[in-house]
Amino acid sequence: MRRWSFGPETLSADYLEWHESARAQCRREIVQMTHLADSGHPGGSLSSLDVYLVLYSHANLDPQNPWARERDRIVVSHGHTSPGVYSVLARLGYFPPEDVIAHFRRTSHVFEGHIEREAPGVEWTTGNLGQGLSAAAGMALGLRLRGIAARVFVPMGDGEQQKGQIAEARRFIAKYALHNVTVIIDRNRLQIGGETAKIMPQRIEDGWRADGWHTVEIDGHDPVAIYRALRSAAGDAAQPHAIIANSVMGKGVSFMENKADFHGRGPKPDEYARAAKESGEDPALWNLEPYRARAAAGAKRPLPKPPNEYPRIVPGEPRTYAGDTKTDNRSAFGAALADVAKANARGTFTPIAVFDCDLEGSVKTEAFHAAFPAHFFEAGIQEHHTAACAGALSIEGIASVFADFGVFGICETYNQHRLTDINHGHLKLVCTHIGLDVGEDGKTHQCIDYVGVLRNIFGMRIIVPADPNQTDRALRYLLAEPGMFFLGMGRSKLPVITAEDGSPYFAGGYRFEPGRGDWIRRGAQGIVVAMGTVTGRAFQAVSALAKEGLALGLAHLAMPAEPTADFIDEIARAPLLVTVEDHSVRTGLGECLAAALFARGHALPHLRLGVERYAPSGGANSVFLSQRLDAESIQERIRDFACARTR
Ligand SMILES: Cc1ncc(C[n+]2csc(CCOP(=O)(O)OP(=O)(O)O)c2C)c(N)n1
Repeated sequence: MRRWSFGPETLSADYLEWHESARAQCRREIVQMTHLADSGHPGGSLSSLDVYLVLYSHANLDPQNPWARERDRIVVSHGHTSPGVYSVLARLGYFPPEDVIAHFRRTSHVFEGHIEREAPGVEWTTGNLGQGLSAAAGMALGLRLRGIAARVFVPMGDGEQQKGQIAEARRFIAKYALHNVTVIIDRNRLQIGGETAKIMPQRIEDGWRADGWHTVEIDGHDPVAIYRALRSAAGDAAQPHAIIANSVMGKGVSFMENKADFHGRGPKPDEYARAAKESGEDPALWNLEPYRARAAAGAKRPLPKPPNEYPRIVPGEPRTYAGDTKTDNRSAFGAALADVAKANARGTFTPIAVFDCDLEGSVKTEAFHAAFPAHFFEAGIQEHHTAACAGALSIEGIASVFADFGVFGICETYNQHRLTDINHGHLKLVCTHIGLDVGEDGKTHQCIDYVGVLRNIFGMRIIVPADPNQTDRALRYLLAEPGMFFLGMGRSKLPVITAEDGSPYFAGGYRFEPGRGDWIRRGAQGIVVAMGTVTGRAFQAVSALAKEGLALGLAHLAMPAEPTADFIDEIARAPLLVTVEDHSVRTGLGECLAAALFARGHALPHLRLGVERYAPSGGANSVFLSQRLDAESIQERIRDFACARTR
């Protein structure tokens, strides 16, 4: 195993000797793995190879301890160059090269088509281009908050530069003076469809400079030039550096050089034979039989798993909002957030960070900001970057909260959250202005699909509290728990939900328990289940129907996607079910409960009340009325449904 550092002024002779031989081996392995897989990306792997060799061998990394706290982080943003990354990591001793070659792009091992965090040495799973720099920014914030002096390097593609999120990330990095971040762009001038200049003309260097970065252009195949540029970036505390490394796609394999065709395909058998021949190496080195046999036998060396770090957070003492209080859930969230941050603080440090996209006053994160200014990040109207950055910070031992409006923090950024989940992140996504309850902003701002969208993310746990008391307790719960969580709230002031005796329902002995249905009222003639903002209106409807002689139970389900089996079985014993939500009726609470009932073998008449079309602008009450989700309409619709069933 060989390791060097950025200490000396230039590369040592012994390194240069190693580089030459490692380059030949890695090149061979890139060709071998993409040939055996009959797919993959040899072109960019070969153009990036010299950068990968210099970078991985000189950064502060230890293959024996791949997740050491003080290590430098390398986030390869053009994750399709996985053959290049894996071959270099294998050369440095992270895993056996024969395992990569045999199992590349097969379900039998972690060496996926795009670099995968399960492979030691890979910091962040990438492949959705344009997200790596944001992830690096999140890691750099984690290093800063935890007082770790390490660097973050981000190799990227040149076609990838077309992605707007990169500009968001570089402005953020410049604003927060994350000068330990260094970018290296593989300037091979080709992408899938041909020349980058034709596909989308772009002045790459100017863009970085305009956003406050130092840029330098080098020969991306000269190890000394690569080393010097990286070393100079590492020594500059005043500016982040973007190194533009001019390179040749397919470098070192004659028929692949400067061919966009080899961006994304492996060599065919005749091409493989040609590459072997022109390498001038011992033909035995190019014999693939041992790798085929290894793959067929499923033979592989076990690998350590990446850590799954999450800070220990105590929830603190919940606040209680009395029955006559009128406040909004978002204010309760903001107050609880500041409380928990203070309860876990040591001096100016708290294990929580908050991200904002120019909506601080609306999403109520001001109290946290005032108490912990160094833990609050104002990212501007740059939601894609913010989602990815906050996601990556969440694996650095900090509870990372991204607070935004629903349409921007969820609908706009779905893919970023999905990638955080793939990376086993612990993001806490908090959105206000969900459902119809967005004030007068109208349909562009009504996030009526948050359950439907977020349910697709396997690790995401969705919480939609009923009132300020439940919001307070839910927030404390999700901050103390590892994993991905969503907390969703509307904008309006809401009535505090009370028990029969008039006391606040979600206070006193109440504890937030995932998936539990909370029985606000009992009744034998049917069950109404509500979610979030609309619960107060459902409560009024159920109370009015009780006076008419129709005794319905009312439950609130804060976690629509994971109701407990007990709750589902209890619903099934009722003669009828009504679900009420200010969410698209197609994919929200009603849909979740129908699926859960069916899965447990139950069937009962079910009326789904929810949003059936884009709603107009207006005050909350008139918008709910327009969708027939005001208390009176709910009452009427339930009465009609129940009468039709009992006639
Ligand atoms: C967001 C996103 N859009 C599209 C793709 C599909 N894609 C994969 S690689 C690629 C071209 C990348 O070009 P470049 O960064 O120059 O890499 P190189 O061709 O040099 O390997 C595209 C469009 C993707 N992976 N991510």
